Amino acid sequence: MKSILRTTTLAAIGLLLITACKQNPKDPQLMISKEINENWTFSQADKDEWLPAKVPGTVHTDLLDNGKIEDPFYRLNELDQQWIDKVDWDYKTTFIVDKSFLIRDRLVLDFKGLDTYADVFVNGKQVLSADNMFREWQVDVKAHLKEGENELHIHFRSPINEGLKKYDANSFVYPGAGNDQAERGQVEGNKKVSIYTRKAGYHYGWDWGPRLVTSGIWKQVYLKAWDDAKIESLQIVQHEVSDDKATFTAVFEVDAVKKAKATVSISNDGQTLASGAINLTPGVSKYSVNFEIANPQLWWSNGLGEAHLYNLTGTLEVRGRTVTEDTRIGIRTLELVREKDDDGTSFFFKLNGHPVFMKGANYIPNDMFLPRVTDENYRKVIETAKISNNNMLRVWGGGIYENDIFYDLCDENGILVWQDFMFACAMFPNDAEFLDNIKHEAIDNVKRLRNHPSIALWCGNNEILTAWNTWGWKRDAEKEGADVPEKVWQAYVDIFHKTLPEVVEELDPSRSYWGSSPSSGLGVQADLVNGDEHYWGVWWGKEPFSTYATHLARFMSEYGFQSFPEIATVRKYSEPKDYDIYSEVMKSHQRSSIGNETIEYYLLKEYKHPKDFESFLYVNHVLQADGIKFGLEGHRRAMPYCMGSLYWQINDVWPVASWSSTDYFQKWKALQYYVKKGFSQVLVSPYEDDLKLKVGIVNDRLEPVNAELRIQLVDFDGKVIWEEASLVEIPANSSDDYYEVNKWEFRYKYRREINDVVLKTELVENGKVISNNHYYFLPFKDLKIKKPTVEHSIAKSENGFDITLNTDKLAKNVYLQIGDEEGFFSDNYFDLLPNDKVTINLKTDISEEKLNEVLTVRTLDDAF
Ligand code: BMA
Repeated sequence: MKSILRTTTLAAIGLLLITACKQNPKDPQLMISKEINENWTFSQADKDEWLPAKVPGTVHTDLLDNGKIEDPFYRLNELDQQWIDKVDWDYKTTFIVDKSFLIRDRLVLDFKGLDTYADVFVNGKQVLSADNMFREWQVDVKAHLKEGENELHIHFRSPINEGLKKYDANSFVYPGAGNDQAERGQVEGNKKVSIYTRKAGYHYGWDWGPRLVTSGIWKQVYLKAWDDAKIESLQIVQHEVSDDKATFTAVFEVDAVKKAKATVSISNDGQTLASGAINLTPGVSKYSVNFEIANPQLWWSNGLGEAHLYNLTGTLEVRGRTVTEDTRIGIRTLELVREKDDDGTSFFFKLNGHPVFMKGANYIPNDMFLPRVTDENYRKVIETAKISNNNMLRVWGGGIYENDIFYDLCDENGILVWQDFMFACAMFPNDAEFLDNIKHEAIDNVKRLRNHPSIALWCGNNEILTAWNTWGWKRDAEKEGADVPEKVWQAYVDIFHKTLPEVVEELDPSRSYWGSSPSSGLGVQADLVNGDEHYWGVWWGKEPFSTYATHLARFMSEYGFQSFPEIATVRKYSEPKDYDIYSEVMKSHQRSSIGNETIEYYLLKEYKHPKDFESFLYVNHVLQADGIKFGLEGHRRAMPYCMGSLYWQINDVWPVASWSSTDYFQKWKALQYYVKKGFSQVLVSPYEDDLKLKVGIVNDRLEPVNAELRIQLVDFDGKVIWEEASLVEIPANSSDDYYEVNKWEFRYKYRREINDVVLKTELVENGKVISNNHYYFLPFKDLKIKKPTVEHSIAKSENGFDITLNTDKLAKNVYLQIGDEEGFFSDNYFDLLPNDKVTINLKTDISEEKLNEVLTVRTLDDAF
């Protein structure tokens, strides 16, 4: 690590260098804390049937753990569990408080998250009434605690009943909320009450999720005791960055009990960078210290360099005792560039001075039941993004502001985050109380997340502006009364043009605020030349996959196509009698109104009908991957006009047919392997453009690439019919075509039939293939596929096995499976040509004997 300049520049007016009057009390900590996570029990309100509960947890998972309900994801169980959200629930525990806590100036309960309408009682006295799962709640309980045993009791009011009260009290129905599955939820009058409650939208159902409206203590609860003062928040504001140094201000927000002389300091890995004396005044105040880091190492997004982080600690010292706050920063400049150009207005991110094309996905929560998402689950999803060459994830607005670990992992792995505020596909109310609640939610989350270098953008909402303008919502509002559209729009303006951007401007001014995704500016409807775009012409519009490459906006923030999960996952939620995509169970694990028919519609354009259910799933995977490939590559080829490609969606909340590239159990579908290839730093991309066949190359590296471009026309027996190789110099950060030919030229010059040939393209750098890609002239059903014989051999490797495969004829979409065993293949669903031996790594703990027993190798031809 490079050396760090020590500075003692004091910024805040009124900072005085003092010699603190030091005490030497026994406990050197200003604050002590303990988690209250033991002895919890829960009961349906008024039933007095207390059962053990987990905290953090949810009512549903506690009922499940106690054997009171069946697995809600299994078959149709969800339908029998709709009563849970219509009754109230009580949670209680006792905890011991000793003198060391009671003697402190302040004693608070710190709730990191309560879902959602929660009345909190300490020893029988109500201390809090919470109504927003996205907020943190701190309450002073000093007056209510006693030495020894104390009781904490939380009463959760039904989110449906609370919603109904507000719904019924309003004189009109807000348009939207189409994903709120009120009918499935058996809500009286099918009333869509979700918009009235600040709770994850997807809990009420979505077009990839069940309806399971949770309640519970979904995050940690702490008892904290402190003397004199505590650090409310520590903000690191970056100023100038040069090769020699980066300059910052550390802003300490301090809550002080009384007047006192104190010191604030900031250190990096134990080395003090700056410190200053302050005079504390009672209440919450800000105190700043300037500091520098010499020879800064920059933070880069995945693919461009190291995501270097600095560990910082802010310390507040009062009377010889301290309280600290740890944070981590990455030194980088990041800008959303919106400049007028010949086409419209740019929309791209500039990282450390370089325009960077954003490659990634939309991200939803990892489970219906949030507290059961493990750190390991988070690691896996971010690792998937990283190894799939993503540099951005969009945390979509119908889920949650993610847990800290999500952003920590993004920081560490160079994954930028497009962060939506939690509003999606609905119009929301704007009474004063609701707006104030939203404001506090925004404050809590902006403060919590602003030091993360991964956060790239704050975005107001998902698709609300578009829906208002183009989905007929205005008309729906008019039907509710002549003055309703104006009221509803005013609510939109209050939330997305005032409340949220004002919080960002005040607490995190260095980041851009984008009103709605998609849009072309604040309140400006999305178009293709000025902003970001959600393109659903493929899927909803039944347009061909090739349209992905021609329907281009400045930033493609959503597009997607569905597949079922693979059979091993389907087995976990169904029985063999359900194995038909139109069975009740399969239809229930499919929440898009046009889902299974649409999959089938696209599938039959490319393929014959698969011979059985399992083969259908396999072909569906390949279909999804081949389809999205047009987007991944087409968007990148259109750089710099288009500067981002985020497909919908990387993960799932339950086992379901959805647009995801990894399923609920985090298994890679074919799409995830295609994403990895389609987003590789340097990409060779053969494609059709009118009658032309072209070979494009995209280079995301910040330096030029010198490589050999090899193009071959190969028949399915592996015979090379024609080939050409050329040396190419590909400029840094560029996209261009490097080969072009009339499509029919092959036909006349080299080959009469094109149903048994493939165009094979490779880019070779220093003897190594850095990208390869195949192009077929016809859909699979029109290809003359001959049954291949694929041979494989297995060798033990450090983490499992290496499986080497070869074939005598084209083996289309080779699919390796290991039954219900756990393992990860380094590649799958790939095409194998004769003479192209390939070695795949299988990461697994199973024995070689087991592997030989369960390994199956399929090719696409045997799906029919
Ligand atoms: C987009 C998203 C989600 C939805 C998805 C699939 O519009 O924003 O609301 O789940 O499409 O329909």
